[in-house]
Amino acid sequence: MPETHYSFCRFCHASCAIKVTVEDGRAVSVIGDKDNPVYHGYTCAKGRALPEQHANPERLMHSMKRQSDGSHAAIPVAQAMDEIAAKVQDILDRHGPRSVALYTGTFSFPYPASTPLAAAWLQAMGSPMHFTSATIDQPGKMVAPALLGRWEGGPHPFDDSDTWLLVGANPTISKSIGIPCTNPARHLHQATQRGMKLIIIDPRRTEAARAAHVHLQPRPGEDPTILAGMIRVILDENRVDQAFIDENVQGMEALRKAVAPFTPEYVERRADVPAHDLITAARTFADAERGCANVGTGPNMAPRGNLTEYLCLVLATICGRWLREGERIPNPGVLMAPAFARAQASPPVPGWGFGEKMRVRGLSDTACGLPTAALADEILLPGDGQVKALFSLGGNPMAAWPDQVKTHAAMEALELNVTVDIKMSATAKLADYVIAPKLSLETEGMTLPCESLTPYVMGYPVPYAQYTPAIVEAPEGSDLIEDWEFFYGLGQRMGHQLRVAAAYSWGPDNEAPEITELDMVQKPSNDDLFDYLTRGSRIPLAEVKQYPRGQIFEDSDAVVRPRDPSCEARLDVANSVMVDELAEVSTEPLERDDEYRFRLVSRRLPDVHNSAGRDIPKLVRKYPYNPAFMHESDLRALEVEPGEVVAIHSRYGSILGVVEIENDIRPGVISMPHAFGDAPGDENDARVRQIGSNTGKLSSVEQEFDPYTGIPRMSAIPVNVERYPETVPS
Ligand SMILES: Nc1nc2c(c(=O)[nH]1)N[C@H]1C(S)=C(S)[C@@H](COP(=O)(O)OP(=O)(O)OC[C@H]3O[C@@H](n4cnc5c(=O)[nH]c(N)nc54)[C@H](O)[C@@H]3O)O[C@H]1N2
Ligand SMILES: Nc1nc2c(c(=O)[nH]1)N[C@H]1C(S)=C(S)[C@@H](COP(=O)(O)OP(=O)(O)OC[C@H]3O[C@@H](n4cnc5c(=O)[nH]c(N)nc54)[C@H](O)[C@@H]3O)O[C@H]1N2
Ligand code: SF4
Ligand SMILES: [Mo]
Repeated sequence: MPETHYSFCRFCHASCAIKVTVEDGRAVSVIGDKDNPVYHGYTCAKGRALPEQHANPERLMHSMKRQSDGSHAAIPVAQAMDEIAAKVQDILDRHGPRSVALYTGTFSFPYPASTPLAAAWLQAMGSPMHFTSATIDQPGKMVAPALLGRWEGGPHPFDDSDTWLLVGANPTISKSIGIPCTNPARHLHQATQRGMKLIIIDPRRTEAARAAHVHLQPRPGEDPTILAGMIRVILDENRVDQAFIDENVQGMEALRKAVAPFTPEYVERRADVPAHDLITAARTFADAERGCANVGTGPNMAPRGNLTEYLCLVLATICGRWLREGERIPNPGVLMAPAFARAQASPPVPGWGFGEKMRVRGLSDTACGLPTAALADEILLPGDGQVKALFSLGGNPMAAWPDQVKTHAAMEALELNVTVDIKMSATAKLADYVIAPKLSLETEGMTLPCESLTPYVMGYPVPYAQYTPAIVEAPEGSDLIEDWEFFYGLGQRMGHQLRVAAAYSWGPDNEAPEITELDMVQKPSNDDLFDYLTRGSRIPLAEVKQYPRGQIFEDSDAVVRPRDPSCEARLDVANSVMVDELAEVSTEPLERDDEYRFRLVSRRLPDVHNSAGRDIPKLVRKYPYNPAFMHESDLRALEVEPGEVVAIHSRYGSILGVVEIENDIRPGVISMPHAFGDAPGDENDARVRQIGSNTGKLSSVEQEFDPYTGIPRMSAIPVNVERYPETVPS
């Protein structure tokens, strides 16, 4: 008899509530839970493919060990842990704690205990080397608020705003950035119905741009220019919130000077957007009552991502787009500690330059964590502190890190390369050990990770939470563990005491999170760990568990509290480093198009999640590869037809791409998804129609990188394109 279970999807960060039909212990179908109060039944193709993902013949059912001939063979996971623990101990003894590094990627996120336990293990060994995908994603998102200072009351929410600015983000597809993740298309539709004026800055007419009041479709990489131009218009025309500025802001005069060169005419010449559209965008944003500005991955990966993020915060600040005393806090936290927001600024703090120093390019720890773009060099560069062992958790360096050729060399140079992955990813194929984990429906889950994104307008717009028990058992005959159990197992074998901290909240008044010492003899359960992680939460986890289909836990008292009379902090709209960068922008020569005629920009495909999902036939029926989407006028000029192969050359590398017409893209721009292809080499190039190619090869971590976070130019990359003369097998 089929049974129905309620759960939530963990294929992406959005955590949609689902209804799973289980037959003979296997998930056979997944649909959205129509009665859910925030998702209203929404799912995407990936969520509906969870049964296929769980039963995928490509899925690892056993951990794997690399053999001397480079092939992999199954190994019992307990034995793998014994061997790995001994090898790590040996590396530690010879090279010290800094030689062991951890990289946590996309799929460490949906499993609440994964990163805390992996980080606890690293910490117990005394290694500071924890890297995450955040510094090759949107590092400016954490760096910019450090430089500006945080408004403790939080930003205006999307759902009652009358304008919204999205800069290089496409939330209707990505379910991320700028619009709440609970079916962003629905939030957008409702907003435009009630008259929201949406402003989009994107070289592609995105799905979101179709609903826009103004769409600026610029030359990629010119966002600082455009935003400085908008700020100049708003200041010149005195459309600012002067009362807010007088009380809470510093640096106005320096800001005025810094944006002075960015006249609408200069912006038009440089970014190639009509001056009158720029002015309309500025006036639309400033004249609205409520609304915010958000930046996505595109501009964060283009040059000066910190500056773009910073200028968006400046725009919101001079227009006073922050919640004030007495206003309702849309999400005061559920599984996190309650947010005691006040109507005041927290002072700026350093964005970089503290903590562990990298041995290359003068990089250090940042507000966004250690710079992942430095990790390949940390592995390759001999000397004291060289990284000898890398543990990747739910990440895929070979697919996702910039500078793929260097990444490949680093993977091969490691003494010990371990990855926790559900499949033989491009990284797993080079790893010494691949630990095979349980998949989402086989484990308990809670929406704490999604909730933690709330301050970035990516999480929940209301105090919502869901807990799910495991819905199915791991497949019969498999030898799978949870990601966290692997790190716990290593800790046990190496004699370490692991500790986890409760999830914190954003309120400045909150006490330090409670630390729990784990029982290192009697292994805790997922539920134990979830309890430790939610200590101090506004709603006890036990109460959330009583609503297996998810619940909104309103708090009518959650309003922004008055400013503390002793508070003197102000938001700084003229951080000196940002002002200097802006001066550089205004004086540098315009990038010319004669050597590299095209700009390659990043984008996402709806049916795959970075490099995940590409092994599920149902999800790659349309595109098993990553097409190079271009405007048809460009195809005509290059004399190539859709479906033909082109060679794409940047200053640092070359890839092949299968072209596809998309007239929503600005001519002169190639829009191409990342994390496709496999290791560099002719054999994999010849499979471009089967596996696509890796745009990471077009970036160099040593050139054109952000001097603080190390992220190199991964979007708006100058490239040349030519028809590929050789035949590529279909
Ligand atoms: N050129 C270019 N590079 C980029 C980007 C870009 O736009 N352009 N985007 C960047 C961004 S935003 C990010 S976040 C990074 C992503 O960087 P990564 O996180 O390193 O890369 P992913 O491809 O997301 O890797 C996810 C891995 O997790 C595995 N996996 C899937 N499900 C599970 C699971 O349930 N458990 C475990 N343990 N593993 C699982 C997948 O098989 C895959 O190998 O890439 C960045 N790189
Ligand atoms: N379906 C699906 N969903 C995903 C993912 C996925 O792979 N597939 N990945 C997840 C991850 S890891 C992340 S971080 C989020 C990212 O979420 P988003 O940032 O919303 O991701 P994209 O859809 O790539 O949107 C980036 C936009 O930036 C534009 N762009 C590129 N370069 C520039 C530039 O220089 N200036 C401007 N103004 N725009 C530019 C692109 O045209 C594109 O529309 O999505 C997440 N969600
Ligand atoms: S949007 Fe994300 S969470 Fe929702 S069904 Fe799709 S993959 Fe799952
Ligand atoms: Mo990301």
